[in-house]
Amino acid sequence: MELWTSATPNGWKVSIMIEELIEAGIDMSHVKVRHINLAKGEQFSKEFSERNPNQKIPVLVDNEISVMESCAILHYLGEKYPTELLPVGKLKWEVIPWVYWQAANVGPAFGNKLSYTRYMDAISPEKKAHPLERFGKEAIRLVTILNDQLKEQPWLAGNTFTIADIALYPWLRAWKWSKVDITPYPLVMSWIENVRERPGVGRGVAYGVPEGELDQWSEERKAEYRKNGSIIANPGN
Ligand SMILES: N[C@@H](CCC(=O)N[C@@H](CS)C(=O)NCC(=O)O)C(=O)O
Repeated sequence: MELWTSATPNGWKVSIMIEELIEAGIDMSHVKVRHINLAKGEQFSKEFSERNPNQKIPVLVDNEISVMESCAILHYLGEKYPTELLPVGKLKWEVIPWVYWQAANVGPAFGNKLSYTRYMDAISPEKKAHPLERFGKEAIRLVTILNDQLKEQPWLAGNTFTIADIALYPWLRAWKWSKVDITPYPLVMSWIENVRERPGVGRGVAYGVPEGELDQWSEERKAEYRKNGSIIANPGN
């Protein structure tokens, strides 16, 4: 099995999943990680596009099966290797809708907010004002939904840590980088801390990141992310 990925939020969802499966006692030593250089446009190569016509990481290649979309990969791995990360029966349907919620709402809102905040350097501040307001407001609305959800239970989809939490974490942990102020939401802040403390999560977000820079990137790394993000956000420039 191969994971084609990069050190980005959507990539980390899957590397966290692999490490959480290892924590759950599953042997994942057959998984090979292949780093895709997005700034160099490797996602547009013929080989990559054949595996993922949408030309974005991550992709999971499991012999003749290729799975695109990070949340579909979480679902695939959750079914292939049954653990509490994806419960079965009725409980599964408390988890799956939140995974879709992340994919359809949180990823796009936080991703766009991040992009206009950090990367869209070819766009004037006047033109950026509207998308920044729109995606910033939507990101906060989603944070309030999460905060309400956490009033009743410790994890996004119930009393157990699941693929719904895995899908959400890489975007939420980057709130400072996206400039989405979550500090008025203490339940969200403590959820981030609780997820962060999990050993599998710690190893998962380390894919493609030097040791010691997991939560506090060096200025060099921030500059590299800004540069790479801008190349991806401004193709052709
Ligand atoms: N909905 C997709 C989004 C994937 C995505 O946007 N991947 C980004 C990195 S986080 C990417 O490959 N960007 C390269 C590009 O846009 O050219 C998923 O969840 O897998």
